Amino acid sequence: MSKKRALITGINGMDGSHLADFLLEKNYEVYGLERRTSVPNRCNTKHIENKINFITADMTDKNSLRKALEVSNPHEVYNLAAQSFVGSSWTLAEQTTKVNSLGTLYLLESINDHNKEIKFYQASTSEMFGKVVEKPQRETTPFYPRSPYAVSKLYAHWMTKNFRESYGIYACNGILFNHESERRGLEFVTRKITDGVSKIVLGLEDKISLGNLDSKRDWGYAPDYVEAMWLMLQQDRDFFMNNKVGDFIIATGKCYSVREFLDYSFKHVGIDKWENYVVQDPRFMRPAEVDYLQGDASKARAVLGWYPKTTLKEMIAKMVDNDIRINKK
Ligand code: NAP
Ligand code: G4F
Repeated sequence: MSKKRALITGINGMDGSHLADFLLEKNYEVYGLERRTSVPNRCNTKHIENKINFITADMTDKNSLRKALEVSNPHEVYNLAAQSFVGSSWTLAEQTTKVNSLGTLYLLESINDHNKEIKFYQASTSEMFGKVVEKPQRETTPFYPRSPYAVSKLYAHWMTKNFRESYGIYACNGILFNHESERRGLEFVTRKITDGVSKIVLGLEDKISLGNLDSKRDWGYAPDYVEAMWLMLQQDRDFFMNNKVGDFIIATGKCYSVREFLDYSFKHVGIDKWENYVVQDPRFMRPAEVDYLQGDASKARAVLGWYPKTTLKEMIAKMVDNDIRINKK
């Protein structure tokens, strides 16, 4: 039997690289869409570089997306590319919208033209719940986006739903809550903390500068979450379309503050009083904050059989140990 083909946008990002690992294990032929950069940016995919068919394209260039579909002729498309950093989305509002909103529209239109049988996964986000109106958040919870990033993702979310309802495309939104890993970008709070802790324990730095320590997140482990993306596209087409299964929340159901994340990270290296090493810096405060995210993934458990496998403390241990290894060099 010929291999299944998957096209992943954002292949070199955290999720893109974990999903590529996962699909290669499942014997997929993996095509990875990457944008042109002056210096190659394949840190996260270096270990599988020769197993991925890289395609240079850009989410803001519709013609390049159309060609990427022609080259890969995929059974499944995972749209993970995004300007994904909430903090920068106020200064880069237009670019965030072009990549996250219009980019998703271009991809959906290209799929509709190329082959309506393609199954499509959209990386939706818990950020869309923003100023939450219900705790925990479910698939039925109304949205209240609080950043240009969240607004841009809401557009893509509804466009995905609209292509499902208008054109009968198997298009599914995974509303994923925060998930992290050793491959997380250094500007996100979790990796900023684990990298900072590793530098403090190695004697390279003495402080971590952070913004709001009171916000709470439902943090999971990215390798667990990419399995959920795949599961969303493995349902029977008729069942998915006719039963109106819809979209899925992916979360741990547990909620911790940035302070608690600091506490666990410092305790992992034997430091009890993290307060001695953390300063608050107004530069890292946001114009509008998302205070509390906690997801209810019971639908994913019931329909997909998915549940998170890694605890927060286990994930923190992996991230801190990995950063100590990297920063020792
Ligand atoms: P990430 O590490 O920032 O990866 C995003 C990827 O998108 C990068 O590879 C980036 O390329 C690529 N990209 C950005 N602009 C592009 C453009 N114009 N054309 C083509 N590619 C472009 O993000 P992530 O954490 O893996 O997240 C994956 C997706 O899930 C994103 O859509 C994010 O918004 C969404 N999401 C993430 C979480 C989370 O907690 N991680 C939760 C919910 C939803 P470069 O490598 O060249 O920068
Ligand atoms: O790590 P963060 O930047 O992640 P945020 O904003 O929750 O967004 C991430 O998760 C979303 C899913 O909910 C994704 F859609 C999105 O793409 C991204 O992956 O910030 C987490 C919290 C915020 O409340 C922030 O204000 O940590 C707070 N924080 C406090 N000090 C900080 C800092 N965040 C960052 N990045 N840097 C700080 O110094």
